[in-house]
Amino acid sequence: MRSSILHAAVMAAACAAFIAPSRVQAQDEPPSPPRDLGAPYNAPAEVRTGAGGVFRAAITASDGGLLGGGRTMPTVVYNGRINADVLRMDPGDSLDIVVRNALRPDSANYKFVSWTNFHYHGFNVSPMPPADNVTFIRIGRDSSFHYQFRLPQSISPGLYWYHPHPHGISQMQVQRGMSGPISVGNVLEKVGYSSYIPERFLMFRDFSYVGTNSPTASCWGPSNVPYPLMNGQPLTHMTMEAGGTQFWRIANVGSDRVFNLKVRNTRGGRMQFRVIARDGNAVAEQYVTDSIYLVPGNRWEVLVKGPILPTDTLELYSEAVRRDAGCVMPRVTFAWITSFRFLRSPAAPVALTMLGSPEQADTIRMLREAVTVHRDTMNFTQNPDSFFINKVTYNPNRIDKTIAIGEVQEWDLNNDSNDLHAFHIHQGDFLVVAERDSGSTAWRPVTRKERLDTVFMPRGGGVRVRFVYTDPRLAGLFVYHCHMLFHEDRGMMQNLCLYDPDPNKGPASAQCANPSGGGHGMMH
Ligand SMILES: [Cu+2]
Repeated sequence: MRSSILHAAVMAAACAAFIAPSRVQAQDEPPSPPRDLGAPYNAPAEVRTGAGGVFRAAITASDGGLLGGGRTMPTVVYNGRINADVLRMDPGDSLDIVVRNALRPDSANYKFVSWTNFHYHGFNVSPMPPADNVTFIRIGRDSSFHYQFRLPQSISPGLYWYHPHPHGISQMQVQRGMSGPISVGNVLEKVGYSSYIPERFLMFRDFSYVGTNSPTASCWGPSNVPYPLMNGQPLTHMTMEAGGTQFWRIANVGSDRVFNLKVRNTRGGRMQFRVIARDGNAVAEQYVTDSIYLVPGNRWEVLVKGPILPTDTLELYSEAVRRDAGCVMPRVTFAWITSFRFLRSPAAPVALTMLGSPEQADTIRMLREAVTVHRDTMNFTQNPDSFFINKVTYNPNRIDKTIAIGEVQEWDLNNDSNDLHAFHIHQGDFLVVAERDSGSTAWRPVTRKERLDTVFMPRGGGVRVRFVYTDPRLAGLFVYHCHMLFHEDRGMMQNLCLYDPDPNKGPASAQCANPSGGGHGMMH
């Protein structure tokens, strides 16, 4: 009932607010506020943990209707909404989630809906069915899969997200709407805030009028107008209490596009973001930035302070991001923010601390100080049709890398191409310990205050990461890949076998085999 009304309202708002010439600008010139500041902030609906710590959800993937001002494109969505539900759960919960594939092929959505599956991006849980598996589980049309697993008590509170991961067709499913946020526990409490702070989910996605099934190939050309959305809307009018604080939970839940988010006051000056968590990891120590760089998959959780003057207007926008020599993802305005003042006495100011998560600080210190590290190099390259890691495209039947629980890994991730890439690894997080600038051969050590699960790889440069899997329950087969899904679908992914060295657990090959007994991609 509520879903269809909400959905209709979202679509109507999306169409009404789309003003192409003023939203997407060729140059980086700041626009002045338009008369119509956009549709009201669109809070996602929520599914919450039930009695006894059991989180139950029924999630159906289906057609979501048409979206877009003037020109329209079909969407595919979860539970009827392109502004997908927040799954709000707690560490230690038992998850009981039924995902159903009710997608329908038609001439407009090509051939990308024949099967699907469901990935819990960022979760440190088992990669084997019936948990967070994307290689053995295929949910065919009119079928469903019952995911059952427990969130570890030790999982970091923070923002995660869900999306399908069907190799070869994942880009189109995600870009057309199938993705949404997962909130675990209370990350503000983890870094020292005890009072309530108003929360906003800001879910960014790319969405384009695609004639070719290839948004990146035509580089946002005339046949392929980009239509980026925040919470399913092209333009949003947000409000903040003058001098008040909000907790923004930001994610790039799209398929291919990079955003560089900033907030400016139209009177002058930039908003500072106080960083609480990234990629579902509380920071070891809070810090401040004025720029939020989001590759597909990244999450940032930040505290923002509203303008002091009730007359101020702020603009939330993404700067233009250069993709390669001939291609720029243009500047885009996502929201206008105006402030209000309560008639009653203003809310008690939030005491901003500089605390962080002691557990994350310990993990980061352990990774930095590790003496025995297992090194490897992953080279990301491409040609117009295929995308490679170490010169090969993805083969579901080949295990590319085998590592043991407890081994500290150090991987050099080299972007030997003239395009952007975004490294993502499943079931865990890594620490960036060094970077290599575009065109340079020298690694520059860096000190980071957080771990990530997805990282931007600069053109012609590289990123050196360290990570360790310590929980034997994570053993099994999973993947690492480029999270620009056009690249992943065309080969930029590999299989990783993580095995438990305990001799009672059997050989690695057995620990990473398909539990249904079939080959890869056989479980329905
Ligand atoms: Cu890539």
